[in-house]
Amino acid sequence: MSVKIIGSNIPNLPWQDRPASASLNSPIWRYSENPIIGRNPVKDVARIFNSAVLPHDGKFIGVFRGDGTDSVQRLYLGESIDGIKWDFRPEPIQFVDEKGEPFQPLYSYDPRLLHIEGVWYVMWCQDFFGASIGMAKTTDMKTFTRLENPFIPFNRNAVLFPRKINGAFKMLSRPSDNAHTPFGDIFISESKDLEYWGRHRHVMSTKSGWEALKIGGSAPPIETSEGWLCFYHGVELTCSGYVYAVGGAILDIDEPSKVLYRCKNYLMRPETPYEEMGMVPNVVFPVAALADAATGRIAIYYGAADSYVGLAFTTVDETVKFIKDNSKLSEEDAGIGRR
Ligand code: BMA
Repeated sequence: MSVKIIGSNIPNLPWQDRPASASLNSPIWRYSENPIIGRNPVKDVARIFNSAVLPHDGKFIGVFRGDGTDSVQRLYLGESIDGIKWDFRPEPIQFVDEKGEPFQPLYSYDPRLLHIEGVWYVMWCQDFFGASIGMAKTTDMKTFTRLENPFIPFNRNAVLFPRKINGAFKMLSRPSDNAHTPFGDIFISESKDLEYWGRHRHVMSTKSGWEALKIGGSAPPIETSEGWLCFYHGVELTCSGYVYAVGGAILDIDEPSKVLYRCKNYLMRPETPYEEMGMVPNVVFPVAALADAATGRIAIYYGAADSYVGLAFTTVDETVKFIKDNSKLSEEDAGIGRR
């Protein structure tokens, strides 16, 4: 089997070969030097986690969630030569509105970062009289202009697709509540101009076990010859609280509301001390998956225990095979009866 990644080459993608000790139950393995970002990485920032990165000019850039020592969540820019050691700007990103006036969100968390047709887009969770989706664009990584609110509250986990599909931007999102949402399915919406969103469709609902409570989009989908490869997160409620795992699905290239394969097993779940212990124990929360078209290698950046950033690896062949071999679609996944 040889699945093709349809995208750019990233010759300096962070990488380690799969070690002999890697789990038999997963196509993903962790970087041996995890976590790559530890506590107190910036003055007044206690923890950086759930953060988004992209290759840029032979190096890497990222938008990082930094939870301050005042407990406010803000977004910080970071740069890296190797995608592993990061230098952060000391001040949070300063957003402006479309007139260029300062327009700072009250709080910001869980950013995603995309580069589409020469423009970077950041989307994150912010306050709009309740948790909702924030969006901004930049062409120079200096001026970040906020866009209209795509949705009314409550909504989280917005993930744009990395290119327009049939002439329209597509975005996954997860309608929510204003707290630690004990429910949630993934939906998709489209827009021609990033201002007016519509044609909302259901993508996936919760299932049982590790994804029984809620699911949400995580890393931006990767275009492959088999469809859009999606790493999403699934949550189970246990006696000691929520447990966040990584799931995998493949969506139709032209109609991504259609689920082609969905893995019944999780791809990754908290197993290491830095994932099981921290501010919020038992969380792995991916927000970026960089894919090298030349080699099929994928590097996943994930938040660990709401305290650290971890790095994990897989190949497109291994993950697509694992998802297909373990796929179990319900009638709802297949879009029967409801759109
Ligand atoms: C979710 C989000 C994530 C966080 C997770 C676990 O609701 O807020 O930022 O990692 O909870 O606390």
